[in-house]
Amino acid sequence: MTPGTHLEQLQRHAIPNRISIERGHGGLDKIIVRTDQSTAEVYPHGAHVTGFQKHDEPALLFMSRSSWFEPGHPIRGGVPIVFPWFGPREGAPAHGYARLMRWDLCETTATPEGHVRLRFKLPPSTAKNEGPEAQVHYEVTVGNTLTMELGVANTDASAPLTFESCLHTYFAVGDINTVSIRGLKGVSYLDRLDGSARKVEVSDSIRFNSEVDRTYQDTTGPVEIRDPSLQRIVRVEKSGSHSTVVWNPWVAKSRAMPDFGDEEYQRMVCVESGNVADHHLTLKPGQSTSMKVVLSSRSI
Ligand code: TA6
Repeated sequence: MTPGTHLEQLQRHAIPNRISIERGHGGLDKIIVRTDQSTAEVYPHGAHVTGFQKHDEPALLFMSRSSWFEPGHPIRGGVPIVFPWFGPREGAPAHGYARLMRWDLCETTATPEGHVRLRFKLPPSTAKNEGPEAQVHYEVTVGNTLTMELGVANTDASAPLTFESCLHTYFAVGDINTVSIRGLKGVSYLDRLDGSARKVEVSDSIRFNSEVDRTYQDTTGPVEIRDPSLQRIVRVEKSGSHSTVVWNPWVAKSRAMPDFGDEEYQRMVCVESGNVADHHLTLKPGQSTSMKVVLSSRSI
């Protein structure tokens, strides 16, 4: 199907003064959302939220200036959807295939409260070896906050569906050296930089002076990113998620990523909500589950 017809299909979902469709980076289709309090951008490529900004604040999400915007590559920044596995996998794309596929935009709604809601559906997996049939929906609601909800249903007649999922959110910060993260004290985590050794978070507020790559487990509470440089606190609330991943690539890994600027680690931190590792999920035929993340911010 030629991209033009994709664009024409998307245009059907435009809403005057709320939703417009245009060609984005790399010629990929881009959905632009405007509300009275904020703006947002979503690419059907990966159903990838690449931007969210309240009118009176700096952008909430980080986007790499070196990101690829092309089929077969994930967008670097914003909110990559990790499904159906987290992390590397031999002979398969890291973090699963969902962020590499073009999702179908099923519905757009301008709510009476002034919010805008987009609903996407992951097309059935093209590769036969992707395992049991699943239906995956993703709903993005834009207003004074950004809400994202990932729903997974096992539509296979007989096989169980086992998967990991994560909203791999990149937050924009003014200066990583002054940022701190609160809400994880006492939570056990897998330290990916130490052979996934199990450790316990001892500090009230996590600071950054080198690469950090931790998968916190058994944690369902809110996490806050305190950013004195941008004079704001970003709050990550979630439901249906038992894992929180905290990541900053720091210098060496930044230089090793071709789609990430060498110095960009200073302006971002990932706080990712999902169900990974011990918290992978298994759905029986007919069962479904959903995970919701609400991002908000306040001045300090
Ligand atoms: O969520 C942290 C992490 O798993 C890191 O280990 C790093 O690999 C990051 O994700 C980025 O992964 P990506 O496949 O998007 O380059």
